[in-house]
Amino acid sequence: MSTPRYVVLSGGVGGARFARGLVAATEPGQVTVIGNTGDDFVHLGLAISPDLDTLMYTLAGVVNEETGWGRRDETWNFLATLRAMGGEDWFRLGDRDLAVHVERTRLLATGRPLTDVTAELCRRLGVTARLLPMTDVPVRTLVDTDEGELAFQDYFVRRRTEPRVRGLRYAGAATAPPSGPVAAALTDPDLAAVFIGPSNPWLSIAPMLAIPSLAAALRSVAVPVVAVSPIVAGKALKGPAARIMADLGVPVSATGVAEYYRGVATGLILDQADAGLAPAVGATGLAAGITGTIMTDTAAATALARYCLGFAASLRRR
Ligand code: FO1
Repeated sequence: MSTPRYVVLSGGVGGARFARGLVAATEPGQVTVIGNTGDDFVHLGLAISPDLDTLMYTLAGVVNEETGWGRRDETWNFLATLRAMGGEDWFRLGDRDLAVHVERTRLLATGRPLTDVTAELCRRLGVTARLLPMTDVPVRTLVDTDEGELAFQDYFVRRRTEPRVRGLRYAGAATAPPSGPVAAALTDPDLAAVFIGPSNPWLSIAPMLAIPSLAAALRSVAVPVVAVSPIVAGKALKGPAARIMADLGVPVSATGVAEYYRGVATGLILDQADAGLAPAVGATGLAAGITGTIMTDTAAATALARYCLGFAASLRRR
């Protein structure tokens, strides 16, 4: 029998922790992670891919567990020196992290696509799971706010999510050509399930769904697509998900997430705290699974991944 394969769609912290759990719960070679690049930007002349790096560092075991992004055992000499010189210091680049941006920028300048460069960086950091950017062309998440349209990192980091969000757009997504490796992962005959990590649907998953070839591939997979709710008891575990949902007038609950994923996902995993929402989620047409979704450590993430694997298998048998 062939080895089942799994695809994870992921933004930063929550999705990365889920991916780490799924890698721990499976055998080498079974997991392909597709990472959001809508948050990518050029800063200080460097190509920065925050979600790919959060995934890479988390899978390599070198992430800063407190922030969820950046590297552990980081030093800040570069940033302190830049600040002392009056440079732009609102986006905190640590010394170790900086080396990765410099190397990514150099490799991209040789003409290699982001998919190859990401694979190369992963290889050098010892990441065994396959990590694919959602596309090789720039897609940029732009946030329409009461202060005008802001680039994602301007809204998220520089303005600390303070402006009120009126809408979002994903510039470049509609014309982004299909990525060969992403298409291959989603049409793999051994694909057994697709998981959507507990990432912010609007900020991290929507940029992927805005790429026509990726959305079409996802909608035509013949296997379960199981999302993990990033909203637990009306709160986002990390980041501004709940705030953005409220600003956009979407119910801040797992039910709001289920509504959003209708037509894409076949199942939604709810935290035990939201067990009472299972009937409402079921009414959206998604099968509801209930378990602990708070990934305090790798053991908790692995337990969540095991539950998701079992839940997906039960949907396949239906
Ligand atoms: N997030 C912050 O809130 N403040 C920062 O200074 C910051 C720096 C940073 C540097 C490298 C990196 O890969 C990520 C970084 N992030 C920072 C996180 C990141 O911008 C966001 O978490 C993601 O874009 C959202 O998924």
